[in-house]
Amino acid sequence: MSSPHPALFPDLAAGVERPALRFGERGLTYAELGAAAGALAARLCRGGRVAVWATPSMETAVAVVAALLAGAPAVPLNPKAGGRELEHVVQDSAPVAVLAEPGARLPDALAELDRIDIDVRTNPPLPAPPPPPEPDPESAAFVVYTSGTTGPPKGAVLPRRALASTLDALAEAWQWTADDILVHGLPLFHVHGLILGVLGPLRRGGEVRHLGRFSTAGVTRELSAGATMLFGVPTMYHRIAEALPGDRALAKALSGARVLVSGSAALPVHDHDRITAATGCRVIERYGLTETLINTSVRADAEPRPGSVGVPLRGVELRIVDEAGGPTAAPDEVGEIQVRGPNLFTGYLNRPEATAAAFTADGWFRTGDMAVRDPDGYVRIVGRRATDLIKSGGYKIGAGEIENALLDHPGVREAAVTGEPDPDLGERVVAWVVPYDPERPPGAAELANHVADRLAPHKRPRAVRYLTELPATTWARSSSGRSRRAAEGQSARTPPPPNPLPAETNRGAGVPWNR
Ligand code: MCA
Ligand code: AMP
Repeated sequence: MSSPHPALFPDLAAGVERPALRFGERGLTYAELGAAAGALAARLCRGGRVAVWATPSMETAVAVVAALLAGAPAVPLNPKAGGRELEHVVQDSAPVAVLAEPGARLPDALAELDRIDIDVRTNPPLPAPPPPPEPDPESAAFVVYTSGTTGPPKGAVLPRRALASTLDALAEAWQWTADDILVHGLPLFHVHGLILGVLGPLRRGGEVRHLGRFSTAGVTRELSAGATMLFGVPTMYHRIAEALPGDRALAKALSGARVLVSGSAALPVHDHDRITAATGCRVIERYGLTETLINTSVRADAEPRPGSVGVPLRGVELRIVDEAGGPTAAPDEVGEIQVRGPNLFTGYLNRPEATAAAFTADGWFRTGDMAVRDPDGYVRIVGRRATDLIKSGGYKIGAGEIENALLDHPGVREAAVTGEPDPDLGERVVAWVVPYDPERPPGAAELANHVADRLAPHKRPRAVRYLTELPATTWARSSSGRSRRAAEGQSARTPPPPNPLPAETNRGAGVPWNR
């Protein structure tokens, strides 16, 4: 059927016989992907949201492409998410079904949903049904849940045109073509790994090889076997920088790459420098948010600029404003980044007030990121306005969410959560806890598991510090009588003044800590 809108994935529509996806031993060409995703798309309804059990697998990539073909907005679910978080996402997004790998055990929170197994068989090949007409570019492609300063995560509704514009602008900035082979080991339930890391190569007609799980050995293997690009969060590049002195194969593999890209958090200049010294290659940083996709990048053909996230991408308007909302006067004056452009989301699902608050009256999105601009226009991020947000391993985590989960523990009288610098994760989650019984406080491992089971493992506290009370100057009591963060805008990085009981980190408390 002909469509008035251009295809999001032209090579898929054309049934091209080139490699598209590789997960370990399993690979699909564009023709095979078109057939598998097309067959699944035929079972989905345009406009009806579908949850995707987003394991780092071929099935997830096929399910997402199927949902996009069908025009069914996809809601990627973190397969490690805990019960409370999944219940919230399912209740809020009300999907008509969940798409999952055959045999995957789904948690109780998804029990009420219709389940559709994702069939990626290529032998015998699935018949390729005619593709449905391309959906309207303004229609929703995804609802991606992202943590905020308060309350549970909000669903950012991402339209198809935002995907197309961000991926095309990145292609222009990085000279990204169908000849590129991207390797990464990012999770597939966030913008970085899924939209940039899977849909990016598919839009170009190139290939993505997913590692299943990040490792320097996997990076070495794939870059030595023809991959040209690497995407990662700073924690991954930090681990690469740490490994390089003793790993000549890794250094050789990286030195052959065309583009190394870091994003989702700031990559320390020290790690930039170590990687460049060992490989001769520089890492390019780009800057984005779930709500805006990607706003700026250092271009692949520009001079290296460690510590900068580069210049606005094509089509993106960016300004830096002072407290009063006016433009900052001097180039080195710190202000908030605000952006406008076709890359932006359309709003938070079911949250009109939050959506309205996120934009200025004239349509600029308030990123909450504080930055300065070099005289030649390069942007340097120097911090965040809402310091109740923690970035750990590239994951955004709201301190309030964790405090609420901790307060559910019977042994916790009061709780506050902060982010502390961490050489590997960028920031680590630290819980400050006033136990009901100071003689027998709940252990750090118990509290970490308590949070991991309800929310997600990456939100668990990495250290627990015990106090006899939360300092009144920094923390306040909520109406429930248990402690809550006093007000937004307080520094989550400023630990409460000391009045501590003995501290316990989860490094020594039996919680897995693999570094
Ligand atoms: C440990 N584990 C636990 C517990 N403790 N599981 C349950 N309960 C516990 N108490 C498990 C973990 O689940 C994990 O399991 C293993 O122990 C190690 O966990 P961890 O130390 O947390 O981390 P890691 O596996 O070493 O991960 C580091 C990482 C990861 C690979 C860098 O943080 C990561 O993938 N980050 C990417 C985040 C990202 O994509 N952000 C993009 C959003 P197992 O071994 O089974 O896994 S930002 C975005 O999209 C915007 C637009 C942007 O700009 O990009
Ligand atoms: P998320 O909502 O998980 O997409 O996280 C978005 C946030 O990640 C932004 O608001 C920034 O604070 C941060 N971020 C993303 N990329 C970078 C980068 N290259 N440098 C510094 N911070 C970044």
